[in-house]
Amino acid sequence: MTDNRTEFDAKAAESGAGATAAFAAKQKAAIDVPQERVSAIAKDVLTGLFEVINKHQVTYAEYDALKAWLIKVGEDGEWPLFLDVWVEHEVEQVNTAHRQGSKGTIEGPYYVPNAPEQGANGSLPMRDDEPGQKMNFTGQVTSTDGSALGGAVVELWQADANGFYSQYAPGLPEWNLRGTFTTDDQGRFDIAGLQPAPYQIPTDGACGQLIAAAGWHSWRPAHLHLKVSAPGHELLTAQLYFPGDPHNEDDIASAVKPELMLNPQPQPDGTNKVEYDFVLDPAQA
Ligand code: MBD
Ligand code: FE
Repeated sequence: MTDNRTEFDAKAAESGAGATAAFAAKQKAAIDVPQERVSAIAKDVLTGLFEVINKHQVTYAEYDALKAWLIKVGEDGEWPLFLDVWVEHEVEQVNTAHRQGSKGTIEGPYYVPNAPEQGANGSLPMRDDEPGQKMNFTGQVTSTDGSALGGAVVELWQADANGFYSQYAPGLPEWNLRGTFTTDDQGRFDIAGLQPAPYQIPTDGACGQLIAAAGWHSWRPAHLHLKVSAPGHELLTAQLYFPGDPHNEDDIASAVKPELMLNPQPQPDGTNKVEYDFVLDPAQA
């Protein structure tokens, strides 16, 4: 079958199905949570729900609307999107509170491992006519003791100017705007990339239905996604943002932190330059 569709033909249920399949593949090995912990957490989740039902005197019609919506979340494959937009930020906070090094934030639903390696001074894979502002991104990866981490791996992924992630919308090259960079012996990297645009989560699926029904908005500020890793150190999952973005203050995914701001400097050649250093925590014993 030939597929002449473009990214503008993207459907929430198609990107949802892709994100669900990618998560299922990653999660193949069952995780064994101790019975007492399953019981304690499940009981507290239900107790929280009962409080909400009582507080708001939830009707049967509302209960049935919820039931229909939850079924649709599954049908649209939007559990990864729903959980990462509205829940992951709290899990991220709990699990990184001990860190001394760089702040991180949520991963979101569209990471793909093993993007093509570009070296320490490389280009983010993109189309010849990729729309958007060219941006050079340099920085250094160190450990919390200040030592440079040569051979650290910086994985970068982002949506294109139209708000689509490769592998989750039709018509895009497989690794478009996804790259892996490995730092030089000073821990440095220098990436010829692209400045991202504000991003709207898919609106034509179950998550969009919730947003419309509640009168919320569906925007995230422009962001780069990153994973930074080095042997003997904790994996840093982060996003970087841009000052002045209208959605820095009301990100639908609650994932903006003041420590994660870039500061683009226009260059004579028309590119913008940004610098950002990453400090990794040594792995806990
Ligand atoms: C995204 O691009 C994203 O970064 C998050 C957190 C949720 C949905 C889409
Ligand atoms: Fe994103």
